[in-house]
Amino acid sequence: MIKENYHPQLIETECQQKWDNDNTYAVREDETKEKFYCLAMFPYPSGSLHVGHIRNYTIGDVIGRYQRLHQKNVLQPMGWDAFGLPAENAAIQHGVSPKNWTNENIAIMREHLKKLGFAYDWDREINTSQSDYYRWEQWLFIKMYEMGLVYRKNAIVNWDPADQTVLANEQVVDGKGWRSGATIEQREITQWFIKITAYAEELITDLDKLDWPDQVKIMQRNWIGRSHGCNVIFDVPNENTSLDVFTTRVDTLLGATYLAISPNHVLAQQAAKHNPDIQTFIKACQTTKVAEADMATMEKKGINSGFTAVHPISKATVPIWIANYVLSDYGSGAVMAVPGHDQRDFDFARKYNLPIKTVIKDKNDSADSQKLPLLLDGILINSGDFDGLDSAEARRVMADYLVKNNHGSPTIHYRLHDWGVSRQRYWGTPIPFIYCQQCGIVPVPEEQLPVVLPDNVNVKDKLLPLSDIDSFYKVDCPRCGKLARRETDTFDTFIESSWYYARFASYDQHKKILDQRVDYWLPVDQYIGGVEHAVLHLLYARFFNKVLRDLGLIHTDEPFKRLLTQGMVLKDGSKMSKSKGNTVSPMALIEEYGADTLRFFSIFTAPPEQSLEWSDSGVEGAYRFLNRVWKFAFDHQQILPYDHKPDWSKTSAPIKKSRCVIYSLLKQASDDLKKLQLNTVASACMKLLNELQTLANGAQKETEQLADYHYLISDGLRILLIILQPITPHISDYLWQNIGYQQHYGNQSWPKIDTKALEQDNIALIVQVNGKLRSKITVPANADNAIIENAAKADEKVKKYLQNKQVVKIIIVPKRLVNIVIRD
Ligand code: ANZ
Ligand code: ZN
Repeated sequence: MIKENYHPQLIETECQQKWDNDNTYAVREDETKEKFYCLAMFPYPSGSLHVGHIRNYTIGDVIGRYQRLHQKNVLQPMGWDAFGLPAENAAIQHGVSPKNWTNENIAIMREHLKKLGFAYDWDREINTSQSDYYRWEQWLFIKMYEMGLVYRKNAIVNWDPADQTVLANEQVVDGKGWRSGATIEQREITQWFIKITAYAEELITDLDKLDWPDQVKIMQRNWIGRSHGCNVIFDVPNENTSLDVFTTRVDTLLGATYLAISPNHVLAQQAAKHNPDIQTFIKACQTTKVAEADMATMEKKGINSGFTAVHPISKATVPIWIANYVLSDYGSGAVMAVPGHDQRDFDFARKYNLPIKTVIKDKNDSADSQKLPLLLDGILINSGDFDGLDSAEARRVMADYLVKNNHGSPTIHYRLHDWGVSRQRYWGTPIPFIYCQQCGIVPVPEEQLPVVLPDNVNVKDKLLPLSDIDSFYKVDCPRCGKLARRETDTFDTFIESSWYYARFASYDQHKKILDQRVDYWLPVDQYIGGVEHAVLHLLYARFFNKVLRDLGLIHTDEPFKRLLTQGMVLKDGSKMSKSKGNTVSPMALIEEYGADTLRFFSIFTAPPEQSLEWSDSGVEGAYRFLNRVWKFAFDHQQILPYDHKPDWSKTSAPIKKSRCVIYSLLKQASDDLKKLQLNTVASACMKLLNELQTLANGAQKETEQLADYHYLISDGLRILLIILQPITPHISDYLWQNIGYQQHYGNQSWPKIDTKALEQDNIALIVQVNGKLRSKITVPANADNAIIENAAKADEKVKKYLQNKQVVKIIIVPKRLVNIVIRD
């Protein structure tokens, strides 16, 4: 028996306690059951859940619970991406240790998540800042070192002056730090790199295997940036050397009138030695970090290096310029400049009065009328023996020619760079290496792992890189035993999130990083997260998955089979943020309305991929709806569940119609769930309740078929509670149990669609005459075309239009319309 009033706080606490006590959502591998691994991107423990989290995790929970209703063995784990700068900054501000700060936040957020009733297997909770997690990351990094995938390099890096650390290219957005927003400077620092470029090709081709939003795949493809082209070698005889350039347009080779090298190129450095003007120029270039996108439009600047090269085909002498528009870290940091056919080279040649030579002719234009530069493919001119070839063919022929003459070869270049992972910060995973004067770079032996991050730090007034803690960095060399120095940089925190999805399957394995359970659970069947991770996290995780596979630890090529990128939560049209002061407190809303209301609101209000506009009235609407569900169950609990099964062939038309509506809504919700159109599942629930109300009203008026009414009310409410269950599990489970449908929580099945119920006796068809709507007719659902045609022609309104006219043909669109085509 249930009470008259809906008290979400009471029933939600009761449900959650029961789930906790019964460990309802803990799962084990079960070969007899089909698995479903549903994962929403784990949060950074900032201290409070915001509505974006709630939306993200509710979407995940709906999908997971829906699969559970289909008897899948569903894994939904949760954990904490616990390393990172905010902990350190907060620690500096509030004088607490980053560890305590983080762990306190985790405790709060765990409680919050529990209040939302997500079906997580809490046994598997991961905290990435604990050594039982990051020790395996250190282990894996050493394995990658042994595989040749890890190296140290002196490199010009992105330096974030605000956060006092190096950032990866992916973490620089429009020349600014992705977190701090500070303008990024360039610095030369020795740091650790992971060779993600070794997997560039596979990272591109395997995108085809993924059921991901196209937009995300395109972003990854562009980021990896595969270019098919040719390496061309220009001899530099006076310096007794040669210069490699990468070009995608070797067909324009005879139009190369100068070469351009980046200010960081070795030849540029060499030229600078005896030339102060060049030194000044190079310095000026190095202080301004230019985003690649701005390269095309920025002002081109350069200086003649004084060196010259020999053209590999014409043997002409071409000058070598140092230019600010040549990237040091793409291709070979040098280009053959073809001002006639490249915009950047054209602008540059104009500015410095360098020759412009046309070597490609537009197929349709004559060469002298064409506008310069001509960027498109065409027919070769002014190119000696190659004249007359079209561009595509010329690229093949000329590449062959260069190969034969040892002056080049076809190559593929990727825009993707190796991933710099050293961070000069405290709150991260220590990089497990030791520097010994005698032995060089020595990996920490496996039995000495983990390298534990020291706790006893004082963060009151300054950032605390580990290089200040001598008890940490002074160690004995594992090889020779002499005093050596431990690496004091920590990992980029994106490493922790690159493999956590796999660890969830082996969460309690303390002897290995992963065990055979990953073969049961991986890959993740459904991953849910923000589109802001399209290149960063999602690329890194795909890469790690491939490395783990090549180590024989997992046997899938990709980590995340299907991806849903949920939209943002907006308020008054703009993103919710503390700085704008337009945030809402989810916990206060739960206090007031309960978690189910919040869950229903965040599913109902917008399709998952689209942005959701926050509205207080929307929240209230969700609350009212759940109250109505409760009230309906309360009003009818005497008749629930109702077991007498009607003879549907004898029941009345209104009951039949209601039954059809109920099962149509069930079908719609089932189809929509498969497509992850969750908002329309929620609206189907609202329509279903309305139909139940209609039935209840009918039952009050008609007493004759009361048993049929009661049966259908009972059946419809059963269906409603199950469809609602993934969205609002508390009210659904509570009512389900307390009005006696079934004893246990959580073992319902998704309702079967009774196809008989969908068959209507009669259906309505629109009748058109020459495409214009003229009438509506009702025919038996199983009527054949002849019956439909006759009924349409016999309709009184239609008859008028057919008088004295010849019917040319009749078109029937099943279940929708009849169009009678007449000749006047
Ligand atoms: C000659 C040429 C002629 C080029 C022409 C283009 C058009 P994508 O497609 O993005 O890979 N390039 C090569 N290395 C560069 C560097 N380090 N910095 C700036 N630009 C560089 O671009 C390849 C093209 O970008 C190459 O082909 C080269 O210019 C330029 F009508 O070579 B091209
Ligand atoms: Zn040593």
